[in-house]
Amino acid sequence: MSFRFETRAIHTGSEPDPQTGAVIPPIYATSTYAQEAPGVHKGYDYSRADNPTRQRLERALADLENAQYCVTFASGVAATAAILTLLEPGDRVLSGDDTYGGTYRLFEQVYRKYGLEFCYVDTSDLEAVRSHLRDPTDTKLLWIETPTNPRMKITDLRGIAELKGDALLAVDNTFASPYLQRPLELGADLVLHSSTKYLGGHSDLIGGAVMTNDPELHERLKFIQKSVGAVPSPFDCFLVHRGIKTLAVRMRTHCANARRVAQFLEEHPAVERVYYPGLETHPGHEVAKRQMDDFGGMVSFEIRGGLPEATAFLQKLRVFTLAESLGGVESLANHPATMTHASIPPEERARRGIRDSLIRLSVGLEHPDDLVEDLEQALEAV
Ligand code: P1T
Repeated sequence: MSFRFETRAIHTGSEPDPQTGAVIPPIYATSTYAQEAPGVHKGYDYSRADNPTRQRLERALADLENAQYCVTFASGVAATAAILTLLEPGDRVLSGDDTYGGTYRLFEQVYRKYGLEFCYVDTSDLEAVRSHLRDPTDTKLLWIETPTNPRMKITDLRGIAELKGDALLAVDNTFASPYLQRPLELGADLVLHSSTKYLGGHSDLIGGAVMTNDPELHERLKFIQKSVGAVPSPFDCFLVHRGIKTLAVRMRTHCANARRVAQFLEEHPAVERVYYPGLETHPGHEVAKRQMDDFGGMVSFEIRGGLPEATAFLQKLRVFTLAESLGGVESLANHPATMTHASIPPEERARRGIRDSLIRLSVGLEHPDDLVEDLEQALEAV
C-alpha cells in the first residue's frame, strides 16, 4: 500500500520506539556507542558517521522527494559543498544566474580556487542553456534553483533534463519544498534543501539535505558527510523531523497567503513590479503550473524609487520582521541587495537584476488580512 504525501510526512521514520513504545522516538544525544568487542556493535560506532535520530530523518526526507536516499548536513551550504566535492579540478559547473547569494559566494570564493570553473546562464531560457552545453562533456554539473532566490525565475526541469547529456543535474528545491515540486521525478539526479526553511518551518534551526536515487552518488555523499563532518546535531534532526509532519498544511496556507499578497502588491501604485510565479503575468507561469502543485510562499517586488524608499518601507513593517531567511510560520521581509545577496559584487548583482528597489517577502501563516494591511500601511507611509 502506498501512502499519500501527508501520511508519509507524518509516519515515515516516525515509527514508535520499539523498546518503550514511545510514539515520539527519543533523541539519541550521544557521540559514541559501546562495543562488545573491537568492531562488534549494533550498527553504530560514532555519531559523525551515523546516529539513529539522523537516520530516521533521512528516511523521512528521502520519502518526501520520492527518493531512495537522503544525506543530511549541518546547513544548506554544507549540503551544496558536499555536492561540489563530487567534482574534480578542471570540471565545469553551469549554474543558473539567480541563486542564493551564499551559493554564489561558495562557488566563487571557496571552490573556484580548487580548480572548479563556474559559469552562469539564465536557465529559464532553454536555448541559452543549450548554447552553453555545445560540448556536453565539459560541463559536469548543472546547478538550478527554481523558483530562484530572489527573483522567482522558473526553469523547466524536464527541458533541462533532456539537454543535460552526461552532466549531473542538481536542483535546489528549497523555495518550492517537496510538497510542491519533486525534481527527481522530472529528471534531476540530485535534490538539495536548506532544511532551515520550509522543512523545519519554524525558524529555529540550520540544516541541509541532499536526496538522490543513485546508489553510487549516495555512497559518495555518505562518505563526504562522515569525512568532512558537517553533520546536523541529533536535536536539529529532531526539529526538522517534527517540522515536516506539518509541511503539507503549512505549505497550503503559505501558498494561499502569498497569492493574496502578490495580488495586492500588483494593484498598488507604489509597486513597480511583482515577481510571483502564480501571477498569470509571470513569464514562468505556465511552466510553474506544469511542474509545481502550487506556487509557493515567496513573493518579491520592486518598490517605486530606490534604496531610501525600500529602507523606509522595511522599517515601517509591523507584522513582517526584517530578517534574512524564509519558510518559517512568521512572515519575514528581506532586502537582497544589502542582506542575503550582499556577498555578490555590485556589478554582478546589477547584471542579475538585484536592484536596491527589490524586496523579498517570505509570506507566513498569519491572517492574510493582517499581512495585507501591514504592507498597505508601510507602502502608504513611504
Ligand atoms: O542557510 P543555509 O541553511 O546554509 O542554506 C543555504 C541556502 C541554500 N539554498 C537556498 C535557495 C537558500 O535560500 C539558502 C539560504 N538562504 C537564506 C538564508 C536566505 O535568506 O535567502
